[in-house]
Amino acid sequence: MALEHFPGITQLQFESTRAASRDAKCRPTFRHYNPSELVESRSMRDQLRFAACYWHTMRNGLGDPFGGATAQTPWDDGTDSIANAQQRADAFFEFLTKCQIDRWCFHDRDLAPEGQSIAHSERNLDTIVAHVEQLQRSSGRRLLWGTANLFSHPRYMHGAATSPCVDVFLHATAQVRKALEVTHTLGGEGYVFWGGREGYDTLLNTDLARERDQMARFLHLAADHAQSIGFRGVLLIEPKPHEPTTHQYDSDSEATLNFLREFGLFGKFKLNIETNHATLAGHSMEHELAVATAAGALGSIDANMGTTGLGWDTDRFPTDVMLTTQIMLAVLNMGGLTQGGLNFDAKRRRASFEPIDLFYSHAAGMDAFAIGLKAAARIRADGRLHEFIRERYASWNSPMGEKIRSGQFTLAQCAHEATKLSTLVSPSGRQELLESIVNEILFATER
Ligand code: XLS
Ligand code: NI
Ligand code: NI
Repeated sequence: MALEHFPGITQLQFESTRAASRDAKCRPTFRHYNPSELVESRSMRDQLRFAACYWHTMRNGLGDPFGGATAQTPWDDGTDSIANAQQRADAFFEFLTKCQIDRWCFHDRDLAPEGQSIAHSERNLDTIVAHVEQLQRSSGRRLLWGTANLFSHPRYMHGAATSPCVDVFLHATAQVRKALEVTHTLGGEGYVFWGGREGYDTLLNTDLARERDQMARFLHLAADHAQSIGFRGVLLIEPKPHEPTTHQYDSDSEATLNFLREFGLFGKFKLNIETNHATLAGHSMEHELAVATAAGALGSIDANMGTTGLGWDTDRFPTDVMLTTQIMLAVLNMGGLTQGGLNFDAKRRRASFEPIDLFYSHAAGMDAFAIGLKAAARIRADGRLHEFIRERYASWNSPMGEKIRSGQFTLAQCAHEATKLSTLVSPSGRQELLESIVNEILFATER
């Protein structure tokens, strides 16, 4: 029997609150997430496709700009040795299994230490990937997506693909080539590009047009390579407006879709939308999801949330049930997640430093999404919101509306039609009614 890294914690199960004893109420368990329960004819497990991320779960000591690490990690000796990296992976897969999380995500440098040369780094990664392949097999866990860390090493201080130094661009291609290949080896369902430093700190030293061209070239090269190695997973771009940059080129869904279209990349990439990035951009998550789904480009979700009033990517666990309801409504309305998933790109607060807090925090997020999924399904079954939107645009289905939509009228013809109108019908938007319907459904007392 392999060493247990989370002794005393047994696999989390769904237990309803009513049945639970007082003791059981303090154990990490699921109160709402019931993996096998069907919602809209699919199990919650299939609808939610949860993933945990390696970086926050295993590599984040919970330090902040004002103080160091607090997280207790008894499985980690703090060294950059291969043996330590393997043991960390063991602990992670034990965590995934005990927390009933089926999928995971990683950056190349989370898994294995950077070496003295590209070849050395690649050897390190290969060693850990071979180990992780076995862990995946024995635990039945799957890789949601992989990525390359192109932002931590000092060489990337000016960006990676958008660096003013061509050598840095080359280095980044080597890292992405390898990260794509190991993602493929591990059966990854996707591969993410988050351009951490692909933006500028100041325009005083920046040729913005050139940098955007470089980024597009880089993405074309990566997409071509993915295809050449037979990688069938989805390629994803994760928008974020800033932090660490002053401005990041793929700042939000609209900007990213525009970028993809401008450079002939649309259709090759989808979007990985993160809540805290949406709010940093001054949008709601709902907005970002609506924009992505309208373009048929929602690929996956980084599930977290920010802290109201704090202008950082605080990556809190998503426990706000109104947020999870809005997310799941967007997801169900687009036909559900078939690829992609809900990746907890989230970290515990610095004071939640015990290993058991990893379970409490993920379970809190999973339960919030279970509540959101069920509420979204009720909103859809209720039908009032859907019906209201349908009605609101009904005039466009009239013969006149059809003619305009299909381009049969010129502007002058439209203007002429306007002169014939006697009354103009424009009904109320009823926003407050609709908001109260959502509350009514969300917080309905049990019937
Ligand atoms: C950082 C990003 C990052 C990506 C993966 O803000 O969210 O964690 O998800 O590189
Ligand atoms: Ni993210
Ligand atoms: Ni983020």
